[in-house]
Amino acid sequence: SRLSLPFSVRADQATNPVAAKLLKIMVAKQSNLCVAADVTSASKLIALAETVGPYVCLFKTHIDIVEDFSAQLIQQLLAAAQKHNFLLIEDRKFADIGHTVSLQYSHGTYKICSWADLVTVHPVPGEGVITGLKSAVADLHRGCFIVVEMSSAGNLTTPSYISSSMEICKKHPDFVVGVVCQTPSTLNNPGLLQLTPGVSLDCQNDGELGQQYNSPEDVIMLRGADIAVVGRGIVQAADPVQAAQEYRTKLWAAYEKRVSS
Ligand code: 6AU
Repeated sequence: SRLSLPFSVRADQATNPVAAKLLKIMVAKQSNLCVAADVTSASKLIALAETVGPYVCLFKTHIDIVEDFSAQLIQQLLAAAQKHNFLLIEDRKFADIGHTVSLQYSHGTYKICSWADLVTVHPVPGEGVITGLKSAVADLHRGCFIVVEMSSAGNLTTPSYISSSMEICKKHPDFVVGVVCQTPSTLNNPGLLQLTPGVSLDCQNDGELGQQYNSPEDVIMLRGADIAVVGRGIVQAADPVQAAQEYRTKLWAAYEKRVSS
């Protein structure tokens, strides 16, 4: 299965150019860390991209929480992504009919498909959400992660929802790069990736807000993550660069242990 295969081998089995690019970045930077850059100002977002950029394969945004969004911010993010060799993922969690998501993806303030290599998608509408997004990208190299299971307490992503969602994933290998989930997913192609949030070295949860955390080692070794998403563990650390280095080292060591066992 994918779990025992090195990322270098899996890169050759990618079913779309974005997945191949991501896997190659992971190998080149020895990083399976995605930072969740959940900050509300443009200056903080750029500062994070420039400082933790060298240690991540993916830089995840919630662009709609930035108070002073501008087209210049996007240019700066793209420049940082190029300089430090990471991909941008906008965690938009599209969840509407195909026609609506195609507009949300390409129009409005953020014009997400013009800059984000990847986006996240809830499969709850059915596969039209994927065909809708695909219809907006033209010849751009773009892809998505499908959120099949959530990290939060009391989530509604039941085992049957997860398995139906996996079917949608398998039907669109040209656009889907993988799944977001908490338990080892049975991806039919080793070129697909599992992205897992809810990762912290220090916390078990965030109180009544519902987030639930696991350790870097556990998400890679037990929960099947290829890439781990770390937000507050890095962003709110006293020294975010040092924290990013520590998460990167621990996550990569866990991956190396997994492929060698
Ligand atoms: O490390 P945290 O808790 O500060 O941040 C976790 C990040 C947030 C969430 O929007 C996101 O991961 N997330 C997702 C994603 C990536 O789609 C799914 C999920 O089930 N749980 C979750 O926390 O930016």
